Amino acid sequence: MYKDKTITVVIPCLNEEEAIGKVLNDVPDFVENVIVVDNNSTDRTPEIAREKGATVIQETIRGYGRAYKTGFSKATGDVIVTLDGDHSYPVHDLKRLLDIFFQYNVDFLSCCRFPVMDADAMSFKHWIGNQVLSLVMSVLYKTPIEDSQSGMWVFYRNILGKIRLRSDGMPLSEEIKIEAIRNPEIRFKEEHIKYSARSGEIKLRPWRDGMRNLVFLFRKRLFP
Ligand SMILES: Nc1nc2c(ncn2[C@@H]2O[C@H](COP(=O)(O)OP(=O)(O)O)[C@@H](O)[C@H]2O)c(=O)[nH]1
Ligand SMILES: [Mg+2]
Repeated sequence: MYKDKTITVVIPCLNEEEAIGKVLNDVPDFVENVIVVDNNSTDRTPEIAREKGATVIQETIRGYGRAYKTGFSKATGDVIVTLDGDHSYPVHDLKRLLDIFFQYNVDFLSCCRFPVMDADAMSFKHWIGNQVLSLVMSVLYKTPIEDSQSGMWVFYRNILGKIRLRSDGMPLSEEIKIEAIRNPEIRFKEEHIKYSARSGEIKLRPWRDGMRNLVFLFRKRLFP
């Protein structure tokens, strides 16, 4: 419980045995429950997550977006916090982020990874891809957004009843922000965080996922 609100952390994980333990160690004590959504990892991700006290859900259909939608359906907290299982997002900084979330009285806080302080956290190629996607999203949806691809969000669970999430894949990270930005009932804000180098192997395939995310932005704009 934090400021009278219960908090659920949801983490999609695919073969993150190197990092998931570190992530779960950093989750502050005021968080009620942590849901790890696994997609049949072939390593020890689910065992480690369980040992560290997380609730592990097995989703049989692959995909980042699908994992999140399943995790959200099991979340019970007033506030949901998301992040990767690769120890790149600062879950230890959650108290500050929640303070900003409550202070600004927003419904959706998206954590912006830019400017990237740690030179190892993001390759130049990834940086360019992120900048292009954020610029395209800003223009298409007429709202300045610095980090359209960030995977760390803080939001009231009740907004899930006001938005529609269709993507089962990586585009979910931009889709949830678009849905929040476009909904007049949802107050949206971005806040800077410190992003770090991930542990373990990256699951994102830069060219394929970058192109898919770009096409998704246009498709959702044309056929909302
Ligand atoms: N359950 C599940 N998790 C996934 C899948 N693909 C990626 N993830 C997780 O989603 C998070 C983001 O993936 P990551 O490789 O870090 O991509 P990036 O942060 O966008 O570079 C990580 O915690 C991954 O383990 C998937 O198909 N299923
Ligand atoms: Mg990551």
